[in-house]
Amino acid sequence: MSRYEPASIPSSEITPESLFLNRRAFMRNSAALAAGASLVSPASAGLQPDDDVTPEQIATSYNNFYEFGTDKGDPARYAHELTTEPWRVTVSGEAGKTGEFDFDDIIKGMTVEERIYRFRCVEAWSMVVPWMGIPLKNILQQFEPNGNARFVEFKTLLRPSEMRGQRSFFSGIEWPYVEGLRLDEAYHPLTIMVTGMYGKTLPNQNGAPWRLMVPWKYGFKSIKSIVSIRFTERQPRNTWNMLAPNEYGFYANVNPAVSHPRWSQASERRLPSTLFDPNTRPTLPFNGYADEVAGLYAGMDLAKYY
Ligand SMILES: Nc1nc2c(c(=O)[nH]1)N[C@H]1C(S)=C(S)[C@@H](COP(=O)(O)O)O[C@H]1N2
Ligand SMILES: [Mo]
Repeated sequence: MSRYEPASIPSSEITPESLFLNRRAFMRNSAALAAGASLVSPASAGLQPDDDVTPEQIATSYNNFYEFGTDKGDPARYAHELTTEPWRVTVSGEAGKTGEFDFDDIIKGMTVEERIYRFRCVEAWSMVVPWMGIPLKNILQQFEPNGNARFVEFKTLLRPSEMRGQRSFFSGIEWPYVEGLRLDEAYHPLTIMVTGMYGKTLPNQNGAPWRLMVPWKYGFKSIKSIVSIRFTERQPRNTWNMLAPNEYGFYANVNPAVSHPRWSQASERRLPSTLFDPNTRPTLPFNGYADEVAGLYAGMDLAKYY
């Protein structure tokens, strides 16, 4: 078996590590550990022969999470200042079951799956990460969205006392960070809510206790540390579009043909990438998931909807 195949991270390697998590994380990750049973089918669809899994050390220390600072090392340095328990989530808008819920109650009993996805930032770096998560559709449907719900909006926690980036004006971001998806994008089987990575509980710097993952979109769509889910009739706003409307759209589907004003999107540096070995490769339309998702955008001028 080639080391490139997803089975190169077999459940047998992932599960034992999970089993030694402390009791608290164990309770929180009960779903993930039931995953000892349910981590049966690492979904690897769309992986390319040279999609080596990125070392965990890199994926957990080279981050964008402006709530903790704008330097790539800031989230790993400061995200431990965030308390993620208890974690309350507000559900509102066009749905039958709205209100405030405990995160653990929302995911209780749900099956966590391992998904190895390419992950591509607008800044033109990319990684391959073994995420652990729950299909977003399964999470959203328990709130019984009604016929008016066409989009879903997510918000990150606003807690300047524990998120030092929110105490600084440097980023120019209007907190809290917000993102959104069309409901059919949210229901797509590739779209997951991530609760872990590399077989462990999700580290704070990667968006604990849960963050979105939409593998065919640029990284900024994958909003971290979510505390609000709102079903809407109209397209929600999203942070990067508000900050620089000419640079970031709502859809943000990975598109090598449309360049960002500062970064060509034609190629990407696969981490680890160095000056001497940039490890560059062409970027694929929809980040390589075109076969799976192109149907979502039939009839849309994709360049326009960047
Ligand atoms: N709340 C919040 N979510 C966020 C961001 C952020 O600054 N704040 N950055 C986004 C960007 S630009 C990227 S590339 C990814 C990075 O995810 P990673 O650090 O797990 O690789 O998180 C996204 N989610
Ligand atoms: Mo990004």
